[in-house]
Amino acid sequence: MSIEIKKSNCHYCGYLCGFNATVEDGRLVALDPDPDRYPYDPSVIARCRRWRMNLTEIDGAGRINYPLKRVGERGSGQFERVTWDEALDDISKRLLDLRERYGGKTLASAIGGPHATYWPLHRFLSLYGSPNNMGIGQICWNPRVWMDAVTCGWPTEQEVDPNLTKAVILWGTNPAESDNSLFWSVLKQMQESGVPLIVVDSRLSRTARAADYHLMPRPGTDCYLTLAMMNVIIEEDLYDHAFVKNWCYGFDGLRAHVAAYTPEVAQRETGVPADDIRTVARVFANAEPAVLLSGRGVDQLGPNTPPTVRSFSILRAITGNIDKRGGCYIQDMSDFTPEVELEMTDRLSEEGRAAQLNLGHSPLQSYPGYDGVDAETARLGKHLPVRYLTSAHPGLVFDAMVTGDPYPVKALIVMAANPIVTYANSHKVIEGIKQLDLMVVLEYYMTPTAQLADYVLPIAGAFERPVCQVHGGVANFAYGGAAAVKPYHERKTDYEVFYGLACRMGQQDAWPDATLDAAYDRMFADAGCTFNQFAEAGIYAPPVRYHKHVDRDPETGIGYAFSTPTGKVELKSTYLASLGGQAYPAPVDEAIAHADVDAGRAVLITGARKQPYWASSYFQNPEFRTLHPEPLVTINEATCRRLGVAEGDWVELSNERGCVRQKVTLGTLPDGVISAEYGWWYPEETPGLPHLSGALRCNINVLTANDIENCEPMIGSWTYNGLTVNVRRAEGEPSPETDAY
Ligand SMILES: Nc1nc2c(c(=O)[nH]1)N[C@H]1C(S)=C(S)[C@@H](COP(=O)(O)OP(=O)(O)OC[C@H]3O[C@@H](n4cnc5c(=O)[nH]c(N)nc54)[C@H](O)[C@@H]3O)O[C@H]1N2
Ligand SMILES: Nc1nc2c(c(=O)[nH]1)N[C@H]1C(S)=C(S)[C@@H](COP(=O)(O)OP(=O)(O)OC[C@H]3O[C@@H](n4cnc5c(=O)[nH]c(N)nc54)[C@H](O)[C@@H]3O)O[C@H]1N2
Ligand code: SF4
Ligand SMILES: [Mo]
Repeated sequence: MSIEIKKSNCHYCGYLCGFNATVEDGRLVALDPDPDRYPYDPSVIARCRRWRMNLTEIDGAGRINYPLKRVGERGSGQFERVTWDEALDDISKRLLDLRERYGGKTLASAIGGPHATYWPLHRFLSLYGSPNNMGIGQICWNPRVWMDAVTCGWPTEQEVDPNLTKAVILWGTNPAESDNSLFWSVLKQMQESGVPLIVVDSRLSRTARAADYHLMPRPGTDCYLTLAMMNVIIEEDLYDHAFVKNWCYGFDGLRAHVAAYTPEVAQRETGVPADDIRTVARVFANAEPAVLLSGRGVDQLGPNTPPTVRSFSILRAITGNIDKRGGCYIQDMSDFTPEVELEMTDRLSEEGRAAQLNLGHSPLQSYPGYDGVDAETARLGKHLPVRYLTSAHPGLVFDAMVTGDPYPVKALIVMAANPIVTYANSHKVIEGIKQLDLMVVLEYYMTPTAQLADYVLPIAGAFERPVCQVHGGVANFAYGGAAAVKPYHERKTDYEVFYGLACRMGQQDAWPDATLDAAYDRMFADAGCTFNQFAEAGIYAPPVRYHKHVDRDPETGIGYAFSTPTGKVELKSTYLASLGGQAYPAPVDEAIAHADVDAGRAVLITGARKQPYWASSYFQNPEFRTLHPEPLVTINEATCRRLGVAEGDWVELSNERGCVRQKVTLGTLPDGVISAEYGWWYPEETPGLPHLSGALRCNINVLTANDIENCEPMIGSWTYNGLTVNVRRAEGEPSPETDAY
């Protein structure tokens, strides 16, 4: 018997904690937290419920171990085992045929959250000729990256420095539930030493409960709050005069723009007392330095997302917190090969570019929109990743599948995503999938989405493959590590799947490496190390440079930061205005939802994170299901009374798209606002249509929508927070018999 200890990483959340893995004859048998590798901390391990799951799930009952091919009708849930060669030969042949008939644009892809390495998929699409990669970027990550890019010239990284930072605002984010890392404990320690914690959240979240100040705006009204804070900071002369004078563009216009948005106006629109707005604005402006961090709460407000998120860049700027230690820094391009090169979007044909399903709808999130920003960042040798930031709009892609308009989308590759549960409008997603000629899903489990595939390909997970998290390649920062064991059964890495297809489809010149290890070696060569050297340390993070905006390149005389058209932080955005967008951020009233409780209508927020689950994942874990057995909708007591429901009741939540059931729990939210969990399905239940393992019974995305006409006009953000829904008491318990498809 051989026993080895291997350094490897957990991948049950984005932290990729390092473990010493005991491997017996190629099988993972024990895990010990590795104190020598980032981001080790005993409290992280103590708090985390997931890491032990690696030991069972690596060969868990529900894992997919062999390539599976559909037999019978789509949706029958019937699959047979095939060899990799059979699967890849057939998929590549069908993809080539479809391209012949409809052009490369007929292939779309769907990705999920940041739990996988997506550039191999994107490289494959670039060479195949498809611009139609889609994901959830428009409501996760992209708003922040885009708004920072147009305002400051490049994404900023908010940096809480326990020794320097004097105040922290968390806006629409709930790290007490969503962030397993050290971050939340650090914040609490800082709070004990007197650093005020301000939370802006439409619920009394776990994070908000710990706050020194909690502002609870009605969903979607946040932009009124940000503008009122600017109003106070400018009126009371609390802004950073030197930074504003030397490094900001458009301050006088901003002053005029925010004059109307007084705290009293904001109180009327948001429900937050004017005095609280004043207090928080003063605390933030007087703290030097201060951090303002935002999350999904504000990324998912549809038309109100970009103005709100851009306000954050402006608030940081006028308080002098940009490119300052303890506030935020302007990230650097990576030393290792950045995502933008790995994905090879420069190989996409003109014809492919011109066919993207967002053109004419989201001028910023598109190839031309990207090019305009890139023209500025290129002066400093920086390039944002293209694929995420130009990704096609899921509303348009699923419409094209259903209607064939503007052209047929006949093939879909789903990688590390479960769109039937996590994308907007589950029924539309299913209708689209039903029209496909070919759907391939790369998965660990037979998710509701995988149940509708033509092929389900078994993917190697944590400890079976190397991992490397690089933040989309917008920063000089990577963490991760090596595999501990060879993939079990016949699983392969996502990379190897695309490599296998590429080799069968004439893309060999773009794929010099047969394995992900080799590809990572090549990627780190630019940084002067091998992947194994990186993996030993678990992190690549050269020291951060601050205050770059005052530096000049000695040869060219070009400043390092703020690669905007004016070379300054653009409080007034020349670029957004040139695309027909808002020069100064302003709330979009038509997109703010209103409740009518007595008529049974509430304002719904969805998706607030919960432990121990992650999106639609880990519902197969019996221990987790005992801890958290039911999908919960949180409502305040007074609203419950008016709706005629009580704690513990099952309620029906419905709108024109459908109806789902969740169980009432009491909490603190504004009157008429309710918060429903997302991600629910029941892996133990019957797969295939119509039940799809219960995916339509409690999954809140049955009610959400992303029709392009209701999305934000620059990026295409849709609304997961702030929808109106009907609420009423349900008869009995939900069961498979109540499934509605
Ligand atoms: N209503 C509502 N909807 C939301 C949100 C919300 O707040 N409200 N949040 C949105 C956000 S921010 C996100 S990020 C998405 C998350 O949405 P998804 O990413 O679609 O959901 P997950 O359940 O995290 O993961 C999907 C699948 O990926 C598989 N998987 C994990 N790692 C890998 C891998 O390395 N390779 C492969 N091939 N498969 C892998 C898992 O088995 C899982 O089934 O949901 C979005 N949807
Ligand atoms: N346990 C767990 N952790 C996760 C995930 C998970 O699924 N489960 N998902 C991961 C992923 S993909 C992501 S993107 C991150 C997201 O992590 P976070 O950004 O922390 O996202 P949420 O937990 O959804 O927190 C959003 C908060 O915004 C509030 N909110 C809703 N609407 C509004 C509004 O209109 N205004 C304001 N001000 N607040 C509002 C909600 O009440 C909620 O508390 O978490 C990651 N971590
Ligand atoms: S914090 Fe995340 S990466 Fe670390 S052990 Fe827990 S689930 Fe795994
Ligand atoms: Mo996300």
